[in-house]
Amino acid sequence: MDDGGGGGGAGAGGGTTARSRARQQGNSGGKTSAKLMEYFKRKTHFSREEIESLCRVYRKLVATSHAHNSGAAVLPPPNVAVVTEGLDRVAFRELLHNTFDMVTEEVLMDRIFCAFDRCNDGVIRMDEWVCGLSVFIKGDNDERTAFCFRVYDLNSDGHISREEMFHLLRNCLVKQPQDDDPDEGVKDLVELALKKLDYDKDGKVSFKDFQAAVKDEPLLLEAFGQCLPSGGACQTFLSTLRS
Ligand SMILES: [Ca+2]
Ligand SMILES: [Ca+2]
Repeated sequence: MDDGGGGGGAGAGGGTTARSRARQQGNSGGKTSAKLMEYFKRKTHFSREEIESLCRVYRKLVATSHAHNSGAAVLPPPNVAVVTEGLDRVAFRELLHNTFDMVTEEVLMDRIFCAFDRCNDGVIRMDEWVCGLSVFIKGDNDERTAFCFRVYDLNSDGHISREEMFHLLRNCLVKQPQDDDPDEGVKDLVELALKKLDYDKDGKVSFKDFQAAVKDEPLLLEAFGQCLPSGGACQTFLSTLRS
């Protein structure tokens, strides 16, 4: 596991100018500028070569998804700014499926997308792409914990509530037709999860609770469903970047 100090990752704010530069760069499609490279080197765990390669992959993915979409009949209402650049949900979901071999259910897919889409405008920009992937495939323990928490906190209010756990766990379980009340089993699981995760016993899981619990039992990191790719999928992806 890579637990090199790095810090930052997708979590840190700041660097607004570099951020907007990253955005413009994403639009221009040119080679990654020195300033942008510096920004990504500082913010992520990637090497120079990996960053170059990730930016190329990004441009290709965006171009492909736009080629797909341009013929589509779905036009945004006239008062909504047309987003011309970025990776949309559909393209991102395909990537999770095909490249990272993740067969996660819809709710989690969507939340993973949101965890990448930091500025919450419905597309993943180049800076969100590179910083997001840094956590996703090379994140240290703190970054991964923060990422999974963000995914599980469905309404982003800073707590994983009973209702959110219920929703997440119900989607994980395969329903047996002979079950009288399948929700009963899920409720039991929620209580069990709370017992493990709710350190301060206030009936919900704060980030502090989650952090402490994962530190004691690393398996709890993905207690409510897979949000991170397997080590093997990460290695495969990284090796395609180098080729
Ligand atoms: Ca919540
Ligand atoms: Ca708590």
